[in-house]
Amino acid sequence: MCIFCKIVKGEIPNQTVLEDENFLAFNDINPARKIHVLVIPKQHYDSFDVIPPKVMASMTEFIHKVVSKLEIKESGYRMITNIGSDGGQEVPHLHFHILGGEPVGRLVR
Ligand code: D5M
Repeated sequence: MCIFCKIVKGEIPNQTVLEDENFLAFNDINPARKIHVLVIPKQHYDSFDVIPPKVMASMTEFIHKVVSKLEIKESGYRMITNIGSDGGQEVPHLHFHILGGEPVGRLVR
C-alpha cells in the first residue's frame, strides 16, 4: 500500500488541514515554503494522468475550501502536481502541492 493510502487509513499520522469524505489536505512533512500543504483524493489514483474528470471537479471544489481555510486566496499561492519520473513525482498517489504564505518565486530554468 502506498504511503498516502496509509495516511488515509490512519496508519501514518498527519497534520490535517481539512478533510471530507473523499479528500484530505495535510501539511507536507518537508515544507518548501511557509505554507506547504498536500491535497489528495482518499481513493488511490497514481497521478493526475488517470484521475476521472468528474473526481477532479469535486477535488477542485475541495481545493478552493483548503485555500480559503489557509487564508491565502488574496495573497496568492502556487499549485503543482508532479507526474511520473520526468515530472519528479516521488509518491505515486495523486497529490497537489499548495505553496504560499510568502512569495514563492518564478519558475525559471
Ligand atoms: O512529492 C511528495 C511529497 O510528499 C514531498 O514533498 C514529501 C511529502 N511526504 C512524503 N511523505 C510524507 C508524509 N508522511 N507526510 C507528509 N508529507 C509527506 P512528489 O510530488 O511526489 O515529489
